[in-house]
Amino acid sequence: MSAFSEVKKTVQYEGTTSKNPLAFRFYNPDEKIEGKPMKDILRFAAAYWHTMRASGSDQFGSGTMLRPWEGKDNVPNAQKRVKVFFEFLEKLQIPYYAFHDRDIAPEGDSLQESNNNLDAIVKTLKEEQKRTGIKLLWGTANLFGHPRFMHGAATSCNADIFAFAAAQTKKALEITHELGGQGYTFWGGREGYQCIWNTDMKRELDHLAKFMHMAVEHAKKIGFKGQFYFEPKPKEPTKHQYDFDAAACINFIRTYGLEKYVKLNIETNHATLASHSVEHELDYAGSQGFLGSIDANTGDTLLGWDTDQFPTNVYETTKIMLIVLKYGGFKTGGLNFDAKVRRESFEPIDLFYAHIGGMDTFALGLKIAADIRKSGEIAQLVKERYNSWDTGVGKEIESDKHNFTSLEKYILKKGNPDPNKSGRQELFENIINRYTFK
Ligand code: XUL
Ligand code: CO
Repeated sequence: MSAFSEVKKTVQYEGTTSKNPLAFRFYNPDEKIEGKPMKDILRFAAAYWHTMRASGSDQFGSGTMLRPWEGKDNVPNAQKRVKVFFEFLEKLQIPYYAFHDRDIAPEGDSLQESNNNLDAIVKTLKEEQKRTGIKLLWGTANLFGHPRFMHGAATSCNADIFAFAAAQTKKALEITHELGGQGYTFWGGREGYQCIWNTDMKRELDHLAKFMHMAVEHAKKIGFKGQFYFEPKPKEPTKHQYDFDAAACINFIRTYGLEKYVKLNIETNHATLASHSVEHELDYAGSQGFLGSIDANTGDTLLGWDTDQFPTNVYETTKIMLIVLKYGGFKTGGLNFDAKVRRESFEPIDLFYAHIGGMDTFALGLKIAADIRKSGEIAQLVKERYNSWDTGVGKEIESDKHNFTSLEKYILKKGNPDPNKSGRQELFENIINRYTFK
């Protein structure tokens, strides 16, 4: 019997008048936006760890989820679970997925046993990918869950743990390659610290860089051409995560000569934990040439931790899609729903409502963003705001025709500058509302 028998057929686009909770109102996969089918711009992915494995447990209580595909933590059941996942992806028309090694296959008593388990599951994943045409957006290794990683993985004080993490990543990279993965993500899990007294930060950062260069070298060796990503997060599980935000990651990447190989996977809830917004993180990464992929979710403004909720805020998705389009769209990346249903939403059908909501919120954000870009109204106002740089001294500075001395001469002659132009923030906000609420 199907795990989702309530969902009789593939979820379809029914348009804005539809009241069917199992239909899309905005996500119309083949509809062209800026000349490209929506599905190829948005590149939705589902996260194996949340969708299939999240149990609903928290610090105060055990799991709540009804998940007919759980049960025994063994290879045959893990293979069955893969089939359930692909039924889910197919019914939602989700073209990509992402996984950690330990979500898809049970960890064995030894690394060898874990690797053998992975091989068995990869076989099933490969068959399902072939049957459905669904692809792997990225793979990753879980280097944070097991007690051995209590001090970190690549930044552990224990060299044997570094070695274990290297071997585990080697395998995760190989299976990602075997599955045709378009990318490979490094989220720094426990790469950070709790206490400066017991920590040699410089040594830990050097080790992390060594680890990354080994990953790059191994990718070359096996012919993996997918994109590497760093996923910034400021805190959780450690107090100070080394990959705090986009700026900290880019600094690390450049300092250690990794800029040719690593881009960023920006997660909305991680951005807000860093006291930024996702649009700030995306624009910063994009402006520096590091925008790779997005973990699409959202946090709760009243809670200070990573709640990993599904996106429902159209303003936010509009801003995200404006920035993605501004930097030319995704190449290898996509919108991966690194999001989980609430503990109280314990039935399998809730996974459908959650993903449908997230997909529609992004599809609507994309449509609004494309409208805003098409009229050029906002772009024109921004251009006007900076027009002192298009002629005269501004143009001369931009073309390297000045220094401090020549500018001193210029401004002494000119006298006190006037404030030039109002920022017109409120007008900008009203215009955005005009495009959002029609
Ligand atoms: C953790 C997180 C991870 C990464 C992959 O907060 O976002 O699931 O996306 O390891
Ligand atoms: Co994530």
